[in-house]
Amino acid sequence: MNFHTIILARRDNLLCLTLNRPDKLNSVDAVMREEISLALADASADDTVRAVLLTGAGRGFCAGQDLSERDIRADKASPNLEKSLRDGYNPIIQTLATMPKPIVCAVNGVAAGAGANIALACDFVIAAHSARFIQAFCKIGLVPDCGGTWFLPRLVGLARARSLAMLGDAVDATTAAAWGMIYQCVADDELTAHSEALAARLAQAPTAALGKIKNLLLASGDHSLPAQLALEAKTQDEAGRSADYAEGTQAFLQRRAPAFVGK
Ligand code: T3D
Repeated sequence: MNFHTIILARRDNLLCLTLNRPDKLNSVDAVMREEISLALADASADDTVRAVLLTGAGRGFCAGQDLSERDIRADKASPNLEKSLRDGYNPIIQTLATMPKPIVCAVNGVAAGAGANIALACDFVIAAHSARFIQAFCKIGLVPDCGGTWFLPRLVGLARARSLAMLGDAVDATTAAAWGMIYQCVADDELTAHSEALAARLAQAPTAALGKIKNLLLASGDHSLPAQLALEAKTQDEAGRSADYAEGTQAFLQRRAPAFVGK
């Protein structure tokens, strides 16, 4: 399929997805929303894709919803934002958070509104030193969406989540890393190599086990300790029947590097 607003590139088992409307800081219009959804659904279903790297073209990562599609005048009906989120953005966030394979997000510049929260839904967020995260919603009279009110308190605690969501100020990448909002902040000229190396490493890892780890960590937020212990035991039993567990133990016993197949 030909995409107009994103670029897909395959490097062995790694899929690189680049948001590509650089003139508009990769803000998300209806076409891009559809294309991201399609690309992620394909990546999710394709066993040969064992890791995804998400980034943006140009000087921004993603400035959230394309506001030129929301040019509300007094004589026009208000847009149906519930529908836009329910049918457009929420499936993207859900897929990023639950896809049973690792996703690295390389934040190359400003990440605002939905763009910030798309990044936070990924498993590893690595930001360039010059990048900024902005919960821009309150600046235009909206509330954080795309999981912002779910991810932020879990990542940075309520006090910081409140300040981010209710003030809408920019947080620089160094602070975001210090607060635990993102995984790492690296020098601008190291972002591409660093995040590609991490994503390539993850693409060689035991994919099915990593998918199960994602699921366990996600479930832990709603579970008691006994419930989580039970889920770990059940999941470990499944992992213990995998080809990668057999390979991992054999490789250890034979003192060689494992060659995981992702299953
Ligand atoms: O609507 C729904 O479906 C509900 C879902 C909502 C989710 C949301 O994401 S709501 C939040 C939307 N995003 C924003 O409010 C952020 C708007 N952008 C900004 O505040 C600033 O652009 C930034 C802080 C991100 C960056 O500032 P700066 O000074 O580095 O760049 P700039 O000059 O403002 O932007 C550069 C260009 O990108 C400019 O275009 P031009 O004038 O050169 O042709 C600007 O208009 C365009 N741009 C930036 N953000 C958006 C955008 N165009 C459309 N929509 C945008 N969100």
